[in-house]
Amino acid sequence: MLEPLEFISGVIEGFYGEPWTQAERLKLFDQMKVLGLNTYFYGPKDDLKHRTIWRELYSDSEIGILSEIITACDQRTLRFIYGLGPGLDVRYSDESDYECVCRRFDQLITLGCRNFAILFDDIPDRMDATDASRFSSFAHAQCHLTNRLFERTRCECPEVRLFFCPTPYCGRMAESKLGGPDYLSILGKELHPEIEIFWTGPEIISQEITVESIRDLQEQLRRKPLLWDNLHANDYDMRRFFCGPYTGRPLEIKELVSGVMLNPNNDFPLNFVPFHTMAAFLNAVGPWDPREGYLAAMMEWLPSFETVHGSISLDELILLGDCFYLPFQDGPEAEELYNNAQLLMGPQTHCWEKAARVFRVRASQLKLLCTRLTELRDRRLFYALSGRIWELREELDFLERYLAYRENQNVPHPNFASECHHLGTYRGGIVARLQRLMTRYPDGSFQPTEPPLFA
Ligand code: GDL
Repeated sequence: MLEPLEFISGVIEGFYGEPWTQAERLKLFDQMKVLGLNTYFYGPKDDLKHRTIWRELYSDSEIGILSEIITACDQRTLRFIYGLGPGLDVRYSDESDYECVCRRFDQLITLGCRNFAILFDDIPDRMDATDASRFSSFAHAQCHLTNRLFERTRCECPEVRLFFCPTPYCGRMAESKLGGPDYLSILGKELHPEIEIFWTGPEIISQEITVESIRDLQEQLRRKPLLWDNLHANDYDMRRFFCGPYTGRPLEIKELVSGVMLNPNNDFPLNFVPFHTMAAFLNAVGPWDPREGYLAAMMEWLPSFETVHGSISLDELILLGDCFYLPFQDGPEAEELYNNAQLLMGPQTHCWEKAARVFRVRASQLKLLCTRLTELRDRRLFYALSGRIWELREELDFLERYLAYRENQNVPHPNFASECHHLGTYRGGIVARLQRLMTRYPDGSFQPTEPPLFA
């Protein structure tokens, strides 16, 4: 039995979409060192050999890339975890599939890798007929394969650590019995006690994670879970990114988990605040104020916003960040902008006029900022922002035109057309058309959109 692990803190490259570049990874490792984070987990979902063709061995050039990552982590004394996701089509009782996983692990062991993760997230929760006749449940099948792998790898290399991502990896999935009844408690009993188990909270993207929920889970798993936090992941809604603070997790949670790892925005340059605030949360001993953490991180991020005509200001950066804050929450300045814009949809009362004035000032500030950002010297940062700020500027421009129209037409719901926002080029395409079929209501429910609906 190895010594218990130190508290794990770090970053998971575990999103869907284009993996990070090697240069971005090296930058990440340097940032992690400065922030006191200790672990990097390699598991990009769309690296073909991570999931889709997991049976194939790495080519020499792929080995070269992985070896570079491992060396870079070693040089900075960062823990490197290599993740493999065979769950899409693995046959749990099949000897040749087991050998394939072993061969892949062996390739990595040769490179110096000592930490492995086996991932069973986002897979069909069914076994084929042979597996179903051999194992009494899905959880038993996964435990069998993983324990066997663990024992074998430990024999080869006694310092190896193994991490495991369950099929139900959040509260909602466990409640709906994804993976079968008692999946988590079977895991707790059957999975070797030294194997770490990932968990994302009550949801895939968890707004809050409570101490009680983790206590319950700990009992079932018979160990502390390891938090795989998707709070800042944006692979599921790429029109957005999240640069708000790490929040919604009480400080006490740190006592109840074996570590916290963030699976963040796909766009590497946009993760500055997520990394900084998570690290600040992990280092905090006294009270933790996420907004303060955010403002402090913004101040540190500001030097990256040098443009060809000087730097943008901290206030401007905060305004921008508030527009791309968190999945469940816009920042206070964006919220204020929205509230004023919403008032503009109503009748022209005294409040309307005030909202119009405030909105106009904020919108023109923000539009100007979006224009200035096109001149950022850090082009990677600009490219990461550009689609999002283009869209923001477009919507602000549209609302400004509507506002001007309303000021000239004192009717609550005028028939407005914008000469710059045409059918086809503005909010067009099949995705937008499909979206318009259903209207979302404030309670979260959907209803078919009232006709007339333009096609
Ligand atoms: C998931 C995936 C993750 C993805 C995230 C956000 C886990 C364990 N798996 O379900 O790869 O990036 O959602 O979309 O979180």
